[in-house]
Amino acid sequence: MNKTIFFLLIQLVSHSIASGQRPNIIVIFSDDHALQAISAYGSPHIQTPNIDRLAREGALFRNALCTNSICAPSRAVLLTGKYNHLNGQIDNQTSTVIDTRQPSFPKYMQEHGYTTSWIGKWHINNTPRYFDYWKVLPGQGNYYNPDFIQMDSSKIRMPGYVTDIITDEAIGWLDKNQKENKKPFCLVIGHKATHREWQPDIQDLHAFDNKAFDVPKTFFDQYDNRLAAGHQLMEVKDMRWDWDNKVNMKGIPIYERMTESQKAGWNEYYDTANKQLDTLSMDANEKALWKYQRYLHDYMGCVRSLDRNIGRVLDYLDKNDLTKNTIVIYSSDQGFYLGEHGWFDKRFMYEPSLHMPLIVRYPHKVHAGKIIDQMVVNIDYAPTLLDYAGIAIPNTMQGKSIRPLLESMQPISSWRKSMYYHYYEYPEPHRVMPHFGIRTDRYKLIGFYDQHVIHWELYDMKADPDEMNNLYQSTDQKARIKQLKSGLKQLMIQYKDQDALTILSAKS
Ligand code: SGN
Ligand code: CA
Repeated sequence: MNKTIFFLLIQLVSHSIASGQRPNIIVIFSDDHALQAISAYGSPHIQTPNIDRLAREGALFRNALCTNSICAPSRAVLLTGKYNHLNGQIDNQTSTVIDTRQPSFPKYMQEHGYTTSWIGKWHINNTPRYFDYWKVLPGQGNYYNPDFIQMDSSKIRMPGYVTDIITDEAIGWLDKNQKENKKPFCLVIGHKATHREWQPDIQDLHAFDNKAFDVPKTFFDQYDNRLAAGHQLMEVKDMRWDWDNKVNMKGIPIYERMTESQKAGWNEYYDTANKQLDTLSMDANEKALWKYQRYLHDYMGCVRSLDRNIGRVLDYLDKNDLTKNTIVIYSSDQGFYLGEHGWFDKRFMYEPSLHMPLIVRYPHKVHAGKIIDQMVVNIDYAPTLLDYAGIAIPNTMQGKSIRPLLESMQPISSWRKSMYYHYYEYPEPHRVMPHFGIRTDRYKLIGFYDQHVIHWELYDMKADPDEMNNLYQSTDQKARIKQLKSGLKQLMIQYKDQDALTILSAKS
C-alpha cells in the first residue's frame, strides 16, 4: 500500500474511533434559578417534572457553589474555569469589558474538532468568541418579543415568549447541525428565566390559582449581629409595585413592548387579581406578605415555562437517538432568595445564593439517581467539559474535572474540603458589601470589607442552617476562627487573589 494512503486510512480510523466515543454536550444554563424552586431539590413551591427527570436519569449535586453570585462573573467563570480576579469579569458593570481572546473551554473544543454554539442569554459585554454559531440576547434581554444579536452584528426582534424562542432556536440549531455536520457538538442554551422582572408566559398565569406559597421562617429577619445583611437594599417589602409586582404597569417598557393580544392575556389575569388589593387597609407587614405572594407567583410562572422547555430539548434528543451519547447539564448562574431573610436577589455568600443547581445526565457513564454531596465550584465546569471531550485540561484553569465524583461509587477522599468566594459589586444595585470567605462542610467565615476594616461573620451551618447567628464574637470560637482565617489565606494564595491578600493583611 502506498504510504500516503496508509496514513490517510490510519487518520480516518482513529478519527472515527475518537468521534464515535466523544460525547455531545448540552449545557442548559438558566438565570437566578433557586434550588428552592426545583422539586428534585425538595421545593415546597413547585413541581419541575422535566428537571426532575434529568435528576432521576443522572446525578444531582447538593453542593455546587459559585465563586461570585452574580450573572456575568458566573458566566466568565463557566467559560474560563478561573476566578474573576483572573478572568477580569469581577462584576456586571458595563465598564467591565473582558478580553474574550483569553482561553475558554469553547476555544479548546474548537481546536479539537467540536462544533460549538451559544444561544440565548450571554450577558458579557463583548460578543461571543470561539463559538461556531451564536445568537444572544443583548444584556439582560426581554421576556416578551425579545431582541437578539446575530453573528453579523444585526439585531432582530422575535415575536413570542423568550424561553420558547431560545428553545426553538436551540432545537433548530441542533437539527441543522445533525443534518449538515458529523462532528460532536457542544451547545450552551442560556435562558433569561428566571431573572427579574419575572414575567411569566400567559399560559402559566393561572397555574397557581388559590395557592398560598409558604413563607420562609426568616422572612421578617431583623439582621441582628449582621452588619452587611442590615445594610442591603434587596428586600421583598421594597419591590417596585409596577415593574416587580405588576400593579399599574401601563406605560412601563416591559409592558408596552407586548402585542395587543399579549396585553389582553396579561390584563385578564393581573387586572382581576389586582382588584383585590387594597393597600390603604394593609399595614407594612401585610403589604410585604402580599408582595411576597405576587413575587412567588411570577417567579414560579417563569420556572414552569423553563421546565417545560427543558422537556422539549430532552424529547428532541430522545426522538433523534441522541440521548445516550449526549451529556446534558442543567445549572444556573447562581441561586436566589425566595423570601429568605426577607430578600429577593443573590450576591451574599449565604447558602441560598451561594448554591447553584447542578444536574448531570450521561447515561453512558453516570449512574442514574446518584446524589453527590461533595463541594463542586463553578471553576470546575470548564475542566469537566474538556475532560469529557477527551481534551487535556490546561493548568491555567483553576478548577478540577468533576468526572471522578460522577463516575465513582464512593466519595473521593482527596476532593476539596473548603471553597473560596469573592464578591465585589458595590453599591449599585442592592448595596451588598464586597466580601470574601471560606466555606467548609460545616463552617463559613465571611469577611465583609469597607475602606477601613473587615467585618467578620462566622456560622455553624449544622447548628444554624439559616445563618442567623453570627458566632464571630463568641469566645469559644477563637481557635476555629484562627484556623478558618489561615485556610482563607491559603485559598487566596492558591487562587492567586492578590488584592484580597492585600485587604486581608491591611484590614484584619
Ligand atoms: C438587574 C436587576 C437587579 C439584578 C441585576 C443583576 N434589576 O440590574 O435586581 O441584581 O440585574 O442580575 S432590574 O430591575 O433591571 O431587573 S444578574 O443575574 O444579571 O447578575
Ligand atoms: Ca443571574
